[in-house]
Amino acid sequence: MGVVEAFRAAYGASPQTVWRAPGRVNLIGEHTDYNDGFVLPFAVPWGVTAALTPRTDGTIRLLSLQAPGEPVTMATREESKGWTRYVVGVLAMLGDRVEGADIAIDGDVPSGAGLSSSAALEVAVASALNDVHELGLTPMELALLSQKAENDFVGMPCGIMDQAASALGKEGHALFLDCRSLGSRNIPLDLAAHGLSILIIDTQVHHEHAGGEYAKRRAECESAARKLGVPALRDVTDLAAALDQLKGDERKRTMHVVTENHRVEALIGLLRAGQVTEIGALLNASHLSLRDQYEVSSPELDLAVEAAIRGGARGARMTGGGFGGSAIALVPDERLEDVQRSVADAYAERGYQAPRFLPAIPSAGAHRLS
Ligand code: GAF
Repeated sequence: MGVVEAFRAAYGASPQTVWRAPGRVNLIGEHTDYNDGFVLPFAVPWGVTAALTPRTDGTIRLLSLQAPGEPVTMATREESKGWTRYVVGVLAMLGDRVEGADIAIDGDVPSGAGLSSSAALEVAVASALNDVHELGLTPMELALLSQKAENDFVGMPCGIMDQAASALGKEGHALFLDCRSLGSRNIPLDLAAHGLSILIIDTQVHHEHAGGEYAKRRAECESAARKLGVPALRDVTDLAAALDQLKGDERKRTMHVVTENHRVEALIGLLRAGQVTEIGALLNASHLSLRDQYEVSSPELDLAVEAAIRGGARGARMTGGGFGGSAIALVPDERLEDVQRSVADAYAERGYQAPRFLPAIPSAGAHRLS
């Protein structure tokens, strides 16, 4: 059953609107968003569809095709648990402008792959509410309120990257975002013209402590910025001088964030010059920095990157928050099978669970389906 049929079956009428919002992978610019830095993600073909009709009685009815059973009914301002928090949080962020809704959700983001199914859910619901209530919010405003819902309702102190990629992504393009000014540009990413693909390698591993470690990294960066007397690590202009003033983990985190921002700018320069094949070296450097300076990789991610390069990838890196999830590899089309075999063999040899391979095709951001 599709989401519209499920909506009709549960609520006895057709939805007033249906919106789709995608997940994302990040090409480069990792753990830079909450440091006011630069990111370059793109929307993926998988996402969340939200069918919705407003209600005026302070109630939300919510069902998901991935959580079979009766719709959950709750008061709009009620605290909730589990996946429903993402939805309740978005409604709460809209305050008095929204009183309630009947909602049906369908998602196809591969679960646990670190491709931001949560951002897709938030942005799909926010976009549908914006539409039916004629709120006139821009895609960036929808991304910001979705981020705030996740910060305040789910307790995940994420930056703006995932929600922005979901709201503003464009087919065939990556999204360059300055996370301080929130200025953005869609950058053409025509890999096929260069005989290249981006392969997602889903380790199928997600470490429990990821949330706590994420918050810790963010706090370390904020503390380092305070010691350096700058508003955010984005503002460090003399890296050597900054490193002289810092010690231990804060020194390493600063090294990563500052050099990662440079790598985003360098990668955009290469894309502009049509030197797409050359971006591989920057992906590799990003991974090493995330592994050694930011310390958010995992043995499975490191092995995926090493084995992908051994199998013929031009470059590879972990993508997203880390501690599991996925890596991406830039692969000449004729080497796709070699790379997959190399990674699968390396995993089997190490006794790891078999990885999953997915093609990463830059896709459209949030859009109305009907
Ligand atoms: C997660 C967060 F949600 C993003 O905001 C970003 O910080 C990312 O980790 C790391 O780049 O996906």
